[in-house]
Amino acid sequence: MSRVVTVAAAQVGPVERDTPRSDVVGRLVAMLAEAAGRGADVVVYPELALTPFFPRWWFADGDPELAGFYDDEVPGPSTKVLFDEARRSGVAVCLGYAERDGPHHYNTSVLVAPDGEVVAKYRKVHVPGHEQHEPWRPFQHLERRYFEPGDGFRAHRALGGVVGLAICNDRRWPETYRVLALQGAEVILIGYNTPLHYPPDPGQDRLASFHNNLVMAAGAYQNGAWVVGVAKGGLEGGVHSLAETQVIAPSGEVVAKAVTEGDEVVVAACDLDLCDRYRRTLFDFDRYRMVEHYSLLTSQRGVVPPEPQPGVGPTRP
Ligand code: ING
Repeated sequence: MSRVVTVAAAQVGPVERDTPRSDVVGRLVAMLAEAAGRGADVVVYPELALTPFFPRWWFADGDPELAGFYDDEVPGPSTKVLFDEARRSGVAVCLGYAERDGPHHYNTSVLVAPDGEVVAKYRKVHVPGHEQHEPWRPFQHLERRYFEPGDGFRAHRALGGVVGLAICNDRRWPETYRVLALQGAEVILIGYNTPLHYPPDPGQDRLASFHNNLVMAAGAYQNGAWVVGVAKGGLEGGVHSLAETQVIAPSGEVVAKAVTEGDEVVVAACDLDLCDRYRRTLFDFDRYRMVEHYSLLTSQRGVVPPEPQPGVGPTRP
């Protein structure tokens, strides 16, 4: 019997600084209702889905507006309407939000079962950007000021298979997919906020769409897993962010993709048994992954060959 999970990738359009949280949740509920109507087992929302991508702005420590972006618990008071609808519809929810845990702050994603049980909670490991205000930038990327990194990637039994969570910049690092796949993850759910302009190297701007698909398709194919990338897209807070929400099969093929930059539900039937077509052949880790023959420990940089000494010819291999 095939294990098909119907996934709804719920792309969210711009959330402005003055958008009431209740309005945002209302939009998420509407997308959940649409997804349920289209047979979804799970609805996946983007990174920081409840708020604008506030790391684009500088806030002084203790600024009440900054504090207001964080939630102490999800499911919780500000998301009750959403999880009530999820319970009514019998749909699981994957939601990205800014988490406050006492004195700590994380960029977090949770997977919540229809009955409201938190099945998985993940705190973003690869926290990009910078820690101090950098006025040269047209907009900030202060995630490293506003969030601490999480403590790793874990796969969870859920949705009739094995599920992994990751967030935005994590998708650019091959380790993300491999660490989850080594734990058996068959579907990896990733929300993102990706500005189309990258101030440290504007030459990359023209490749934003290409790089977005490249990293997720490679991660899917090289690890025999489904990858679901869900955007907060469009012109938000004056910054144009990539949309292009997409569902990618273990083959690396895009099976469903958003065609707008706004709120849009993209649905795909993900047959988890397709993972074995790759995990039991090309990417049979136990048989073909030659860890004992890799000269470097996976967690360390390699020893860079010494600079050639002047006057000393290249050593013959
Ligand atoms: N955003 C971006 C991402 O990794 C970024 C950071 C932007 C990287 C543009 C490269 C280019 O998609 C988050 N939130 O990680």
